[in-house]
Amino acid sequence: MPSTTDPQARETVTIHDQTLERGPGGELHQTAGADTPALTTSHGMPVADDQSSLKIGPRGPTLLEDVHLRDKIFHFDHERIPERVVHARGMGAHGFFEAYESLADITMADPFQEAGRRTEAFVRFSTVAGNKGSSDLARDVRGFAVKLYTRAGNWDLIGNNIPVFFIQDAIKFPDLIHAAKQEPDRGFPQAQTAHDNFWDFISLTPESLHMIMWIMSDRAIPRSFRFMEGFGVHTFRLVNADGKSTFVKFHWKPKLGMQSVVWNEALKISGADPDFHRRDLWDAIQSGDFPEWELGMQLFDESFAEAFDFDVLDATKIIPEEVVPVRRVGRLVLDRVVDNFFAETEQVAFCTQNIVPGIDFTNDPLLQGRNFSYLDTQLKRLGSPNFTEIPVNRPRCPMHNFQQDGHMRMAVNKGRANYQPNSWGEGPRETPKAGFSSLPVAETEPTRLRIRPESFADHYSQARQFFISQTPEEQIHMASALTFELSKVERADIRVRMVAHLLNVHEDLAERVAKGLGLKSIPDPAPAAKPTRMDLQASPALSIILNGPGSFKGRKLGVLLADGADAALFNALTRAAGAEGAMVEVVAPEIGGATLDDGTLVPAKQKTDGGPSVLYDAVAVLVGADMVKSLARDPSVLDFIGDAFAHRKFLAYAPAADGLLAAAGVDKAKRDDGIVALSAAADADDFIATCRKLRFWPREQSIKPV
Ligand code: HDE
Repeated sequence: MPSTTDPQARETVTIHDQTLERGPGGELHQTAGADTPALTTSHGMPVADDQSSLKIGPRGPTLLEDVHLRDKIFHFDHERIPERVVHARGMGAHGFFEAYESLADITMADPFQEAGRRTEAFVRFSTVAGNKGSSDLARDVRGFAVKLYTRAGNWDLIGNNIPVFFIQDAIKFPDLIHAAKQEPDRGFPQAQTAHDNFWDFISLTPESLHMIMWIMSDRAIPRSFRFMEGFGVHTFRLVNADGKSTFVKFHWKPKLGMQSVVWNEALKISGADPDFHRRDLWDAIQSGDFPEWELGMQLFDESFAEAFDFDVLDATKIIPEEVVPVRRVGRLVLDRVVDNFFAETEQVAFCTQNIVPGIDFTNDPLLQGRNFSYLDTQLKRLGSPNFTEIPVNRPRCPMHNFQQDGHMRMAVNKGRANYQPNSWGEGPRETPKAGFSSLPVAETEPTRLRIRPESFADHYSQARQFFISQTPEEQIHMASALTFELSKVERADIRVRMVAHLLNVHEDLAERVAKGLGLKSIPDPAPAAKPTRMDLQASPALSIILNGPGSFKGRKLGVLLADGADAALFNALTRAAGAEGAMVEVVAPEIGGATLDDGTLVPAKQKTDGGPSVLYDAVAVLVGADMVKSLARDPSVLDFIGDAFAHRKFLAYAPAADGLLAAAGVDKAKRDDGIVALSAAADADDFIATCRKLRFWPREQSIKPV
């Protein structure tokens, strides 16, 4: 050992492939070399020793004089900023938007001026209710916030994966969010709405019933961000160069189609991989499989708005795609992960008021309130009005104004004039033609009122329409979700109140939920603000199952592999999956991998107890016959197979795994058409083709909803 009083005394040690220096206390030092920069304090002073603080003697008190220690801990102490009050948990990525056609006849907005024009983009997906560290698979709305760095400024289209909202007026937002988040006295439950306060508020807020249908559907448990739709929710305006306005509702359509998980799977994914959605987006982009969405627009005019059954300013209503078709006008591609999560994903500041010439607001009272909230919240979160200068927020087009100073100002304004008009010939000037000017809109009712319009009063017709637009399997999922959530509600009167509302939506749904809750009698329907519910036609566009991928591309096959597995089958499966554009992940009893019957060692990505089948879209079980006995004693292996079956997944198996399936409860009698025996390598292609369907839904009829 070197001397204990000479701080510079170090000896060289090699640990496998790393050569380091060891100091007197056994601590390891890494010294800067030709390829590695020198470590410095935040003020740039090079640091000689980053392993020990400055003391009086080797075991004495630490000195306040240690500027490096103080600099390091001071910065660390201030690393956290307030998390977003909603949508705290999220994942961002960079990309671009590309227009398919010129929409110059409809809007002046820069991204739509010519076919092929590309606009840089940053997107952040999120959950709403959970805190920053909560699970990705919470039953929740997903945020879908898009920042387009246009040549006329940043346009933030901050949407959700659900086209309607819980409330109609911004003044109710704090109540909604208070009720949804953890209860204030106890600080739980986290990231879920299955508790009294949420359902109490909902049962007293009938305008939320349409949204409730959506969040109790599979939309609230998406398979990944890549498989979900996005919506601007509000009606906006597009304005062309002649000042003509067209109403628009924005849609994002995933190129991969839609896909969700089942609830029991969501619960288990939350334990197995709380970062499931983050990881999925990261892995897809890093592997070059760039996720894509098409931007769709529903365009309509004043006369349509007047004739439509519902008020287009009411954010609890949709316009069915079958009534106003969605015109696909361009594509959004995410092709680059962030370099630094905090600097980009955390510090990105979306503001609904960020629009560009060619786009304008409507009087939707939710949107009007949002236009205050987003700017205000960034100041709290990021601490200074200069948040617009953070790289991820900075416009890519030139930006000039006379704003100045404030905390953390980055821009160094030049010149004498910091106001205008001025006589110095300095500084930016107005651009009357190209600049943004609000569309002159004549208000029809100029009386100042604090009131909810009567045209917002129908709370149930579209809720029913959503329910009848789902496939029978999806309807089962909705009834189960409502039963699950309401079963967590302690007060019986709240449960009854909810059933009373559901009776106004659909009797069948209400009865299923009442039965699931064990209600002894069906209550009277809740008194409706608008007594006559319209029996609207089903809208097939609202179902996920009817709009599924049609391909296994972008999805993942989990192969449970053990020693002695048939190499020909394994190779055929990986080839067939690769040809389809799908990923294959190997799960084996040991992370070192499994040796196939031809002697090849295949490394594993997951060990069986770390890679449950809930992480995969479909699974295959390839094991050597000699392994069956020991694997049948491993609960994680039995769960892998049993869960895949229970979650209606397609499952392929090699003949040698027959006994293992039986041990997992999938005996011969239970093997439906979704369970495929791979008797020859040629069967692999058929199996992958079968997986194009989302799940083997007929199994839904034979086993209990999950
Ligand atoms: Fe938000 N919302 N919101 N919201 N919202 C925020 O802004 C708010 C609403 C949405 O990834 C906050 O920067 C009010 C509808 C997304 O950074 C805050 C009302 C829709 C995100 C806020 C709504 C959304 C937010 C919190 C009712 C779908 C995440 C942090 C009037 C169209 C953006 C922040 C990101 C974030 C307020 C309703 C979507 C507090 C007052 C409707 C995707 O400003």
